[in-house]
Amino acid sequence: MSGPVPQTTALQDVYTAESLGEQGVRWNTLLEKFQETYGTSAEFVARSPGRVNIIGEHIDYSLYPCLPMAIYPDVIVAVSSTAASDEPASTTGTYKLQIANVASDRFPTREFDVPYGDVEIDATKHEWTNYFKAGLRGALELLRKKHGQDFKPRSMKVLMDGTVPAGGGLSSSAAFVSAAALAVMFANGERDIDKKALTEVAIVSERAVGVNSGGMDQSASVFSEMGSALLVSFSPSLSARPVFFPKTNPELCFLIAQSFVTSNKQVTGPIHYNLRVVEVSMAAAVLNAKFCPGTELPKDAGPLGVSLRGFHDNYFNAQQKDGGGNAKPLPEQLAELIEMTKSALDKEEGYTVADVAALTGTTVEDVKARFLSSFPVRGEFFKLRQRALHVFTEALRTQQFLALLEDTTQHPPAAAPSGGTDDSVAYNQRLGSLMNQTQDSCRDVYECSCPEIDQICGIIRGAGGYGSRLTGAGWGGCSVHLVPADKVEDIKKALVEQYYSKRTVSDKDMEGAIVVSRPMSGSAVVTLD
Ligand code: NG1
Ligand code: MG
Repeated sequence: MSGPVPQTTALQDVYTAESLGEQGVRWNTLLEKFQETYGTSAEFVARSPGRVNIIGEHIDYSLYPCLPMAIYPDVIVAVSSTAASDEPASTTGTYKLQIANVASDRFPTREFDVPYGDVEIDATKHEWTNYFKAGLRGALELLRKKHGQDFKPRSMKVLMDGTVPAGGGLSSSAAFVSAAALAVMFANGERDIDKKALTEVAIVSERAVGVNSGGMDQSASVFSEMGSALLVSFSPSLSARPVFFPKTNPELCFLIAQSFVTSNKQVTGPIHYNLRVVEVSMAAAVLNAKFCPGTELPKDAGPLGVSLRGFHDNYFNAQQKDGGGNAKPLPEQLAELIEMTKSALDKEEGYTVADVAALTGTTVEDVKARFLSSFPVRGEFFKLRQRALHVFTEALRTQQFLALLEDTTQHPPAAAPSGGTDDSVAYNQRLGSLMNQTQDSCRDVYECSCPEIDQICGIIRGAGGYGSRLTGAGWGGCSVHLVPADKVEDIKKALVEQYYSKRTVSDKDMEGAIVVSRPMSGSAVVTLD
């Protein structure tokens, strides 16, 4: 489903009919504020949505497919641009970036004179405009590849409005970086902006802000299409395709609930997210040394240059060459890897750097250089067994979930026009049960949940939900729930009574606490005239 990012003049191409009224007001405010702030009108708006991950958690950076969907909250960026050569600043070898946010109380207005060379980003500072600069830097790399190294970007006036809560697990960062990169490309005259190229730029750009991330969020933000979830695959290269939910009775919907426990990767990355990336990469190296002796773990698109998927393919390709015949189906391969991991990585308490060096036949210095030098990480014991087991079981659950959605022999009776049938409920429960298993694995094996999320999952299951789990990186943030549409109101009530009313949550925050979203469309440029 690659191809160019859609370009339109009509908001109805971007939002569902029932949200058009509300969005129209929001977009008008953005454009009026733009005029007020800069004394000129905006030329276009670039938009990228947040996402929720339905299943396949913490496996994107191990290069296994995951199943997110774009949601209703998004980032919109209004832009006008001028050729820097029309400005006095052009003599100084810089162009201007003026950037403001509708929420200027929290995100102060900034102005930068950016040198024509590289865009400087201080990732040690928690500064909101870094995300725009990350998108700018990525987009410029693409523009330079196309137009040559002395390409001179245009000066930009930018006003942004975001409705994806920051640090809330719905990927505000990827929405912002993708919208920024898209805005820069469009402002500089690009029209057929390839979705895959934009996604790849957004992935690499976000790493410039200091996070070792996978590529799920940016893919979901850019590629999604209204009405379908998105299967994102990373191996052998990035690709995405729509996945549809069959009609069930009761009808299914997704409820997203904020925990209001903020987990900021810039702050906790070294002991949470980045550490997990290190652990799964080390696990790949150790498993490869054990099961594919004498072979190198192949270099791939994993954040540290290797991945569990790399080991996986290395192992099964060798088996096939040795007369193993046709490739086994992916679920069978994963089941085998789970057993291999259980027997080979038996240290529950974790592995030290010295253990990893011994097991991979190298030195402590080498292990440090390979795994611990590119991003800040803190840890002494690396839980390779647990992390690899989560990844392989989660990759398997994702395949099972996909099979339930796409294998029509597993579908509930299509003709169940009214009244829930047992079959439909049982089907919905099977989907939900896989999500519940994911939550158990995230809590106990990958250790990326938190008590508040566990509590929310319990409340929603008790109020009639089918499946509940954290979504995104975890350690706080958001949770996603597969629920019958006719129970949404009861579930909301239970959440308010048993969770939100027991915490101090501002009225403003409460507005975004619970989102019921259908799968929404991905990035787009809306031109104005
Ligand atoms: P969040 O923290 O929700 O944006 C992160 C990663 C994803 C993926 C999930 C876990 C970034 C930008 N995103 O999501 O790539 O690894 O955690 O599945 O780091
Ligand atoms: Mg993020």
